[in-house]
Amino acid sequence: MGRVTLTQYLIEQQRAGRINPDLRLLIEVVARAVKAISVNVSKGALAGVLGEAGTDNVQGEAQKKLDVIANEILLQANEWGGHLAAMASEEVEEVHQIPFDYPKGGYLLLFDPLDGSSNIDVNISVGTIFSVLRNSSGDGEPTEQSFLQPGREQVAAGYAVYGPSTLFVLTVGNGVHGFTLDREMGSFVYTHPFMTVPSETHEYAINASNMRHWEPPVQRYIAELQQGVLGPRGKDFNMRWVASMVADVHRVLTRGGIFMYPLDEKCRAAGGKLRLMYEANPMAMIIEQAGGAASTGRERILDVQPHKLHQRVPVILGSASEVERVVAYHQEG
Ligand code: AHM
Ligand code: MG
Repeated sequence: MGRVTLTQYLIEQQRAGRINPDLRLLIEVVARAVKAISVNVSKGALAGVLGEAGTDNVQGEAQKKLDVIANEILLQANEWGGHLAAMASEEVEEVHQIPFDYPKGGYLLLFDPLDGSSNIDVNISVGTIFSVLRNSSGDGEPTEQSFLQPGREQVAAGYAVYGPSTLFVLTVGNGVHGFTLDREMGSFVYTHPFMTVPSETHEYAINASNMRHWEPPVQRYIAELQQGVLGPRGKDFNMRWVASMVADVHRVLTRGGIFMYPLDEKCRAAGGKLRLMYEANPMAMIIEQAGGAASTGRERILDVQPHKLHQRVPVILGSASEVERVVAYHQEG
């Protein structure tokens, strides 16, 4: 059999009744935007896309040029197809409405256009994360409230990782599937069917510079891992921290482990570091679809009821038995 492309995969999903034509178009358009972002990321200094944009985003973070470029690419690609009711982005404070001259569809698209911004200028992997919800707020313009649905309501979620190769990882609720960008052909090729999080793990990912700010359950869990063969776990663990959530989660999805950005004293007031609607929720759906687990430490991420668009949340995800252990430590106090 020849190579299967993302387009062919999506048509087959449509024939099987798992997605409708609008959702298929939506995913195709996001994948097309991802190709354009990939071109810009890989050209780097040659295209003059590195460095600061000179502006701040809604969260008060300095925007990089590529944050702004990736955001524009995703917004423009998705405005005119008629599949969306509205969009929301990490880089835009308010809901992004579909211009009046275009038809509207039944879906809401949320994204972090360029995740791992601190890695852009040092040539380390970055990514794009997206989440798709149904618009259940009728014919009028969607409001922030229309987006505030728990992650379990997502109809699709995915990410792209711009690494040595560009990968597009997708779930429409039927497992997790990965596609590698063939740069010469310009198409995504189906290379990673039914990805699953290995249950046996020897790896963890956490920003250890925050150690003194962590809560006791996280202190305990990490201390036990660090004791290795001499500690209660009876085996050595390895640590990795890319500081691009996409790259860290992709590693967990590929070879197991746990990824944590837990609640700590530094981010307590904000509720966490990572954003619920377009970082934690899509990654949680992917990890659960791959047989893993995703929790805040106190609650399943996909059950968190959002109360604002740019809400932050603690994130603990990966191999189910490890996540369950961290949750149990939280319950024990
Ligand atoms: P960003 O969306 O502004 O790039 O921020 C999110 C990133 C995640 O990709 C990553 O896991 C985390 O922030 C890294 O944080 P830190 O710099 O504290 O290690
Ligand atoms: Mg991000």
